[in-house]
Parts: sequence; C-alpha cells; structure tokens
Amino acid sequence: MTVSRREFLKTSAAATAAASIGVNLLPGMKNNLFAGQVEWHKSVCRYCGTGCGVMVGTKDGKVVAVKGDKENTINRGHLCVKAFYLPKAVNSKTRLKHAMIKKNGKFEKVTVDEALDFVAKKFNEIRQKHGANALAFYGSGQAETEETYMANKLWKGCIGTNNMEGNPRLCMASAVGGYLTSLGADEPAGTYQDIEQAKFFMLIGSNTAEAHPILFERIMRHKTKNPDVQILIIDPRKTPTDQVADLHLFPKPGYDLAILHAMAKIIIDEGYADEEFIKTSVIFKDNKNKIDYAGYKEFLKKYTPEYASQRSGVPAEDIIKAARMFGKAETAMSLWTMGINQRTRGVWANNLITNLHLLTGKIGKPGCDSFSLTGQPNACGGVREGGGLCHLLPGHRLVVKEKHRQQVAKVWGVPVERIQPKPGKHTVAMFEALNKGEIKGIYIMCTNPAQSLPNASKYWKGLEEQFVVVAESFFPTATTKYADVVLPSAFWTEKEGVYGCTERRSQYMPKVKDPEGDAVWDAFLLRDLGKKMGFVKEFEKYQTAQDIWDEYRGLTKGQDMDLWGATYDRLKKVRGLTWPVPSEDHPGTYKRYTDGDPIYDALPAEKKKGRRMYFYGPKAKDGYATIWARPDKGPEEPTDAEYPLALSTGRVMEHWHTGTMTMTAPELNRAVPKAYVEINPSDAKKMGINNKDQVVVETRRGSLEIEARVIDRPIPGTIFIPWHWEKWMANILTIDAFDPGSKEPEYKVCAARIKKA
Ligand SMILES: Nc1nc2c(c(=O)[nH]1)N[C@H]1C(S)=C(S)[C@@H](COP(=O)(O)OP(=O)(O)OC[C@H]3O[C@@H](n4cnc5c(=O)[nH]c(N)nc54)[C@H](O)[C@@H]3O)O[C@H]1N2
Ligand SMILES: Nc1nc2c(c(=O)[nH]1)N[C@H]1C(S)=C(S)[C@@H](COP(=O)(O)OP(=O)(O)OC[C@H]3O[C@@H](n4cnc5c(=O)[nH]c(N)nc54)[C@H](O)[C@@H]3O)O[C@H]1N2
Ligand code: SF4
Ligand SMILES: [Mo]
Repeated sequence: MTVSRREFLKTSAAATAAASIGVNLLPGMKNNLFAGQVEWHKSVCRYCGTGCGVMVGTKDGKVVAVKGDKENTINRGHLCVKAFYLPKAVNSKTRLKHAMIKKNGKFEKVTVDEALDFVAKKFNEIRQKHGANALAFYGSGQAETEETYMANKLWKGCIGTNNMEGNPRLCMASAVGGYLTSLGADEPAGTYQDIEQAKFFMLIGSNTAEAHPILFERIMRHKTKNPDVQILIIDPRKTPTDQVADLHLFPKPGYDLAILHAMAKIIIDEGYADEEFIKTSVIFKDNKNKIDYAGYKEFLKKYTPEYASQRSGVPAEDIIKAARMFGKAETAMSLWTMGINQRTRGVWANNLITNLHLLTGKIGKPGCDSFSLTGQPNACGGVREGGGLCHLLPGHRLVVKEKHRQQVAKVWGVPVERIQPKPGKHTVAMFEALNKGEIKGIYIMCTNPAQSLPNASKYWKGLEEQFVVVAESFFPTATTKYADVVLPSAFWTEKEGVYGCTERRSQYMPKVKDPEGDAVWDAFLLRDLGKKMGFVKEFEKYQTAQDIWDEYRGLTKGQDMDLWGATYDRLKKVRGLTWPVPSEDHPGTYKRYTDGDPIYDALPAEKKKGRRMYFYGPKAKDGYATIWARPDKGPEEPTDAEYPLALSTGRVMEHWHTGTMTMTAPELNRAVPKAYVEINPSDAKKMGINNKDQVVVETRRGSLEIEARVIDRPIPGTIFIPWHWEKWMANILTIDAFDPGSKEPEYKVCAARIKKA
C-alpha cells in the first residue's frame, strides 16, 4: 500500500500553510492571557538561518507567546510553525536548571561555581601534562556571536590551541569554500531583496518549503503575483518545495555536477553567455591551473546533455530545457543548501552553480545572485564572520596569517605566540582524535554531536573515554549522556546578543526574562572558566554583552564584513543591518562588489574602469571571479550489488535537528511523531514492502529498525530518512567521508539496503 494522494497533499499543504501571520494562541492558552498585560519585545527567531523577526510576549517574567514582527523586512510579520511553539521550549520541563558532575556513573547536582572550578582544574591538568592541543572546543552556528567570540579567545588566544570547531563544518563549510574559490570572499553578494526582482529561480539541493519556509513563502508569493516567474528544481526527491516547480530534474544523489556543466555548455553554445562580463570580470581555472575561455570550452565538450543524462539519470531534453530557462531569463537567482554542501564534492558543486551566474553575468544586479542559504541562525555571524572554526580568527581572518594573528592578539591582550599559526583539527578529525585519546578534554556548547555527527556511533568511544563538558539548555540529550560535567546554559530570550543570518544581516536579541534555575549565559560560563583557569586579566574586563560586542565590532573595522557601524544602540532600534556597515551613519549594504558597496565605491577609479563588478576579496586576484572546470566526480560510496540503494537524510518542517527544542511541543510531535524511511513504490513492490511495515535499513556502518513509508518522493533506487530522533538515529547509518577541501561530511549520500524486520 502506498500513501494516498490525499495524505501526500495534506503533508505538503501543511508545510506551506504553516506560514501564517499574527499572534498564535497556543492550544490551551486563554484569550484573556493577552488582555493588556503582555509586554512585547523585538527579537529574532531561534531557529533557521532565514532570520525572521519575532515579537516575544512576556507576562509575569515568563515567555507566553511569539508573533511575527511586521516591521522586519525578512518576514513582514509571517512566521513558520516552529517559531510559534518556541514558548513551549523556553518553559519546558526538560530545561537544564542546574550544574551536575558525574560521580561513579551518576550525575550529582552542584553549583555552577563548583562545576567550573572542577572543569578549570581538569583542563589545566590536561594542558600541563599533555599540552594545549589535548584540549578542544566544539561549538555551534546557533550560539550568539558574543558566545563564540569568548570561546575563540579562551581556546585560541589563552589556552593556545586551534582545536576550536563548530557544527557549521557539518553544514556551511562547502559554501564557504565555494564562495572563497569562486568570488574570492565568503558570503553572498546579494540579499533577500533579490527574491522579488528575480524572474527565474534555480532551487538546487534545497527543500526550501520545509527548511526555509518563510523564504519559500516569499518566492511563492512573488510567483503568484508574477506568473512569468520560472522555477527550476534540481533535487533527487519530490518535496513540498516541488509544488512551485516549472521543471524538476531528479538526479541520482551525488551525480548532479555533470548537469551543471552541461547547462554551462548549452548556455555558451546557444549564445546566452554575457561575453562582455566574462571578458572584464572572470578568469578560468581547471582543478589547479589557470586556463583560458577556449580551454574551458574545450573542457565542456565532453558535457553534452546526453553525457550528463547518462551520469545523472535525468533526461537530456530536460537538461536542455533547464539550461535555456537559466540562459533566457532576464534575471536569475540560485538558492541551495545541504543537497549541495553535504557532499564529498561540496565545494565543487558550489563552484559549478556560481559558474552559471558568472557566465551569464547574472550576478551583482537586482534579481541576480548565486545565493547560498545558511542553515543555522548564526552560522554566518558567529562562526563564519566570528572565526569559530579551526583555521579562522574573528573578522574573516586566518590563523596562518601572521598579520591577522598580531591584530587579534593585540585586541585580546595576549602574546601573539599564544595563537598557533597552524590550523587545528576540523570536526571529523577532532572527534577521531578524541577516540584515539590525542584530545583528552573537550567543551561542547550548543550542539549535540553524539546524534548529529556522521557515522555517529563511531565517535561515542571518545566521548565515553575522555573528559567531556557539555554546556546545554536541555537535559537529557544524546550528548549529555557522555558528559562528565553538564553546565546549565541560559536559553534564547534569557540573554542578549547578536545573530547574523543568510543575507549578511546582523540582528540584536534582548534578554526578556531571567534564566531558568541556575542557568548562566554561555559567554559568561566561558569568561568565568577562563578566569578560573588563570586568565584573569584576559577575561575580567567583560562585564556586559555590549563589552564583548564592542570589542568584536572593533576587530571587524576595515574588514570586508565591517560591522563597525552596527552598535548595540543602533541594532536595538532597527531590524538588523547588512554588512559592510563601516560607520554609524551607514545604512548597510544591499549588493557587494558593485556600486553602493562602500568597499567597491572606495576603490580607485582605474581599477573599476570598464567593470560593473570588482571582486576585491582576499582570494580573488585583481578583482576577477573564477569559473572552475571541475571534474564531475560522484559520491564516495556509490551503490553496488550488495548495497543497491542510495540513502539520503534531511529534515521535516516541524522539527529542528536533534529535537531537543521542537519535541517539547506536543503539537509538533503529533504532526510528525517518529522517524520513517521513505521508499519509492516501485522499489517497495520489488522488495515486498508495504507502507508502515517495520524494516531494517543497513549500511556498512550500522543498521536501524524503522517504519517504512512507501511514497513517491524519493526517486527509485533512493531512500530518505529524517534524522531528528535519538531513538531512530539516522547517523548510525551515514558515512563520515568528507570533502577534501571543506572537510564537510557527505550526509546526503551513502549506499544502503533494506529488508523487512
Ligand atoms: N524545519 C527545519 N528547518 C531547518 C532545519 C531543521 O532542522 N528543521 N535546519 C536548518 C539547517 S542547520 C540547515 S543546514 C538547513 C538545511 O536545509 P535543506 O538542505 O533544504 O534540507 P535537507 O532536508 O537537509 O536537504 C535538502 C535537500 O537536498 C536534497 N539532496 C540530497 N542529495 C542531493 C544531491 O545529490 N543533489 C541535489 N541537488 N540535492 C540533493 C534532498 O533530497 C533534500 O530535499 O535547514 C535549516 N532549517
Ligand atoms: N544525518 C544527518 N545529520 C546531520 C545533518 C543532516 O542533514 N543529516 N545536518 C547537519 C547539520 S547541517 C547541522 S547544522 C548539524 C546540527 O547538529 P546539532 O547542532 O548537534 O543539532 P541541534 O539539535 O541543533 O543541537 C543544538 C543543541 O544545543 C542546545 N541548545 C539550545 N539552545 C542553547 C543555548 O542557548 N546554549 C547552549 N549551550 N545549548 C543550547 C539544544 O538543546 C541542542 O542539544 O547536524 C548535522 N547532522
Ligand atoms: S523560517 Fe526560520 S527563522 Fe523564520 S520563523 Fe521559521 S524557523 Fe524561524
Ligand atoms: Mo545546518
């Protein structure tokens, strides 16, 4: 039996209908709750990288409601369903309210001060005995910029190790690599404003409807008003996003690179290339060396639509149609997320998308951009800009650059030799080192790696054996199980700070209630740990969130992501500012590398002569962007006779990652109560599997018993599991192979088989 069409429509309709406007009365809340006494505070949604503005309603010191902020240009009052249920997470019984130390396998309640004393002593012992590199920090794109900044200073600047990472490695690293190599600097050129001006969208490897619902709603509304707007989707799975598609290409997972090359070839062959833009603004490279336009055309010869069709399984005529849609469109915007980034060829896939924009000159103009969607609310702000990865320093700086180390060491008030010149261990290597005992102590903040790492069970050994500190707002989680110490962290609404979303916009969030129990703001947990480890002088100066923000803001001055003009005072009044914002009277920047970008505007006239754009980033030479002739390699673990199905994992609208927050709302749990594996009806029939049968999914790494959902969503030969549940942990199955450039794991493709349980 397959899922009925009605059931399918119901789920897809739910995804879009969930975006709504106004106050949402949570079930059980009485109308009179809002009778006058609710105070509303301007803030930002806790969840995705869209960055919607919310109004938080408080009453008697409690968060009682959330509604959309009508003045916020991102969402204009609209919110998706997750945001409405945030009060349930804040008030949940599962909030972690006090510190605990594990003694003889059991957690015992202690004061935060006692816990921090204990951690400081242990960390100092490890550091003295085994050196600074035996310690590590693992953070999050959901932490505030101020929080990541404190961790950066403590680990890289004081303890003296670059073993400082965060979950954006699992998420945005390939996009960072893509932007650096294609455009010369990280983060998009345009903003969301381009959506309403675009005539064509390529949504590739993004289930926008479920993962960025409010952006999807903007696209949908724009298309409804302008029926000539065309939408191309490239995704191996039929998702609710599909409902807006004019054309949907279904490549085999991991095999879409050839399609992008074939589209480039058709664009050139049929005269859709912007030859003037190519001449003035673009250079060409093969995997290593500079080539020329003729060399690139030679490279593309192989990528006929027929060849791309053979590689990807997509009909050649559809690839031709897709290329013509892109080529003919007056303006074009590409949006992508994890279907592109979470691949062993993630950086290359990013490059090939941007190639199309550079070839057609559809970049740096209204309605045109190669626009990577960020997953988490502050992956851009705190981690990419704030430098929360093992090779970075705050303000888009690099640990390998002596000048950058000097600039940062000076502001941090630490000797420059303390900051190591060599990058530390990237995420997978970090957890491998924990397994091997090379890393002996780790501080984990605002992330749940025991469930979210690829091939997760392989890394439980290190978590079990080494000294693990987990700063959390909820308890228990898959990771707190392995903790030697848990520290209670203040949650969203209980602390102030800044989030920077996909469109380079930094937004301020106020503290509107006291933390639950003994919970402390993560930045202050780190500050106090630093002091207790002996770095008193380095940390005693931070008394308020603003002290931290102002120091960081100073470090961004003159950088490409200049936030000098984004003071707390300003951010408290406006709905965010898009960098560069070089001064307090600067309104923020709509487009980078072109007129109106203060950095571009300040360039000498001779540099810009005859050029509409100048790519001034550190990795772009003489202002040129790069078109890449990358090989079209497939995934690390292709399917074979033994494991004939390609397994993909991803998200549903109602849940957030490991579920610690969204699963506090019974309404969201009722909507999607458990995990399942989607199987195409044709495969199910062959294997004798019926809808709702219990099946066992096996990969070379593990096996998982789970319910089958027989549905025409994944293409034949592929299966899909949403990964939100600890009980049905998809990451038992996934592969920890990673992109050699970005080190981002290939969550989106591995080989699997299924049998009836
Ligand atoms: N509701 C909800 N929203 C979220 C999150 C959440 O947990 N829940 N998390 C946030 C975060 S951190 C992130 S990173 C984003 C993720 O946002 P998305 O990336 O949009 O979500 P996913 O479901 O991970 O995967 C997206 C799509 O990639 C496709 N895909 C898989 N393999 C391939 C391939 O080889 N090629 C192509 N072209 N596509 C492929 C899948 O079929 C799937 O539809 O969502 C953010 N928003
Ligand atoms: N199979 C599979 N695995 C994946 C992915 C996939 O597509 N497929 N996607 C990957 C991606 S893109 C991402 S971004 C990661 C996300 O993976 P994780 O970051 O591990 O997932 P979250 O559930 O968001 O974890 C956040 C944790 O922080 C806690 N928390 C919430 N607020 C606070 C706070 O203010 N302070 C502190 N200290 N803690 C807080 C939450 O309770 C939760 O435990 O997962 C990756 N894993
Ligand atoms: S789209 Fe993202 S930021 Fe906006 S309300 Fe939904 S989860 Fe929050
Ligand atoms: Mo993510």
